[in-house]
Amino acid sequence: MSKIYITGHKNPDLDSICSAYAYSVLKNQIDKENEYIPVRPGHLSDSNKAILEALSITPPVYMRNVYPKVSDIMLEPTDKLEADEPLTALAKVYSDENPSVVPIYENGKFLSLLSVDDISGWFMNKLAVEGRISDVPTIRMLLKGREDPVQTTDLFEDAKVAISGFKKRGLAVFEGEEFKGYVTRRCFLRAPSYKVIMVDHNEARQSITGIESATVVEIVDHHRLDATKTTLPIFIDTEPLGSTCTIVFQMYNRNHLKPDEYTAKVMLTGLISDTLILKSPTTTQTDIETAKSLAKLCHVDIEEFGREMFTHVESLSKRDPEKAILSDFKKYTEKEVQIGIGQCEVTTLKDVEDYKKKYLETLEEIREKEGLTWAAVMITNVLKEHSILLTTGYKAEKHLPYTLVEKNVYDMPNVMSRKKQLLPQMLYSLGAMTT
Ligand SMILES: [Mn+2]
Repeated sequence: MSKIYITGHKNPDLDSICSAYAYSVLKNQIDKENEYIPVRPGHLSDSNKAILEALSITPPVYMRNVYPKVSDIMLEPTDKLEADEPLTALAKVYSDENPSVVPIYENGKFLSLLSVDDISGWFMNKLAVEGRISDVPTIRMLLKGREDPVQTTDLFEDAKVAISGFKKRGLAVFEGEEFKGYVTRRCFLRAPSYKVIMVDHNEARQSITGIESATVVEIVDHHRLDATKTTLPIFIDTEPLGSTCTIVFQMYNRNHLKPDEYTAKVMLTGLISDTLILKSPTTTQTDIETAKSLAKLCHVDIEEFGREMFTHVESLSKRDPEKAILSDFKKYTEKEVQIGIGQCEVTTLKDVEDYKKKYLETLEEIREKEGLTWAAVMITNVLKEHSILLTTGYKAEKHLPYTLVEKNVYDMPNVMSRKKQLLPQMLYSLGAMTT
């Protein structure tokens, strides 16, 4: 059974988290040959953490990267040979398995690795000095000093360098203080590759660290396609729907399966979050129908569920402006102009006055740090289909079709979507500026 990791994009949002989980449940049902493990490649924002907590949803475990590690190639010890046993005890292990190294214990605790070189070295030395071997030595007599062990979490490439630097044929592997096994030179002949399914994204640069060394086996997504390269043909399902969770639910349908109550709730969370309670212009009829089916399965009212969910979104006046803006910040390049747009979801715009100044200052700092020409953040009231735009100020701004409230602040009634509404307008105003 091989392990296949399902991951959303970095800076995971709820659709990423929820679709990875829901898809793993489905895959584990329809494919018993493999084990599907949902993971998240980054940390959740405080708001998303609060939403999941309130809904009693456990997010997938954090996974730092998908680079191969020592634990993936480690050999587990089979025989427990004690240092004070005579060499004859070792002879049997050698005739059976012919290992290049054997772990040696002292009172049940790992002591050192013994290699074939240690054994032949001892005999040769004895013969050279004394001309004969009088009696059978104990294992201890043959042991050389212990090399520094490697850790289970060490990267394959690092451990490969380490082992080639030692004269020994093998290195002990520890997990913290505990002896776990050992690696020999042969373990490093070929790097293992993690199998990964990308959900809610398809671009390598948005993916989990180390994706370039992994084998992507599937992609399930609803974004523009700039897909990662693969060596083999793979299954890809991208559809222009409001959320990846919606696509996953279509897959349940195609397989004539029904998600359980918990999984239905998880999918509804991703769907409601990405479509801003089905109000975002990215919402399709399929999303609406899917939401209805899921709501039925987990016995909730969509509108109530959505409102309740978004009440856990912290007010921007309480959040750290930099974290809030960067938690969902996307960069684009158009006509060599680099722009960046953040989006923050809120449930009221009445308090914008309280934090506007701080956010405008932080936005300017971010613009400078990221080397952007123009930066903006849209603050979206998900309950009212209304956004406010804060920008760093750029000459293209005069072409934006929004009402200027004061310097660098625009009112955007009925605007909710960055990718479908704001971004095209910003790109258009850049174009208008140069012509
Ligand atoms: Mn999504």
